[in-house]
Amino acid sequence: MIAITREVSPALADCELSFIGRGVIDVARAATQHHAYCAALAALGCRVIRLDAEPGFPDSVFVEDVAMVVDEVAVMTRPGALSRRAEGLRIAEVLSPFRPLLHIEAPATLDGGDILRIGRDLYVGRSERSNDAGIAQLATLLAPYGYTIHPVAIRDCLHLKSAVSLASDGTVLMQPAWVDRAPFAAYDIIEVDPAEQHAANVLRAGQGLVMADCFPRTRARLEAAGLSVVAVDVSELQKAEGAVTCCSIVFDAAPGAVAAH
Ligand code: CIR
Repeated sequence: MIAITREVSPALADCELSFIGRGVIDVARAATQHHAYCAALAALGCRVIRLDAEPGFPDSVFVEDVAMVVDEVAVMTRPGALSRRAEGLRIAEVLSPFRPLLHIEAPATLDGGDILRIGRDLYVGRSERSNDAGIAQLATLLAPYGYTIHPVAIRDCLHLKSAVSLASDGTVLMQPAWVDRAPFAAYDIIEVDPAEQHAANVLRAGQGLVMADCFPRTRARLEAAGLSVVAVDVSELQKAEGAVTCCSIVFDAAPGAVAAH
């Protein structure tokens, strides 16, 4: 597995915020937390590619939003936030040796955080960042490879994967306040603990599941289901409305293998 990451921008405090208020972000601490996150991915067997920080792009640590990788190709998205539009240029350079690149074009917008891949099914959140044209373009680009796109309504959160993410083959972790269960009826659903409303974002990497360490009750639910969880402190990144999936693009270096996150 490859994990593309990028160091925390020194401008992180100027990040976009949509559903949470602006607090004081300790950028040095965010960088330290990000290093530990990268170490966790490496310990789970990923080859971690660490790109230099981008001072001009406050949110550029959240690499997930600018590209999504399937077995056959990578799709460069067109992020919904204007300040994030050019973040993908460097990521495209890094991805190009691994996959042919396809591109979402204006007026479409699409954030990778809105795309939940489960095998050949791609669930895509209709959010403030991802519009119907973006979802339609993704469907057109990936249909030749046998992927089916399922648009999903979300509410009160930034991205689809704020509300639901893949916990294991056949099981999703969900915040039911932010997304309906119906589109995920084919899967087992573990709900976040009601006291941990932001806990639904977990990252599959290797044999493990990475999650933020501030959600012990939801972690207990995952472990009770037999899942192995690695908890990391990402408190400063959470103040930038980030979570664990958004800080990496994880994919199989060998096309044809089944990968999902
Ligand atoms: C933004 O609003 O774009 C960033 N501050 C946070 C992006 C988080 N991305 C993600 O969860 N996929």
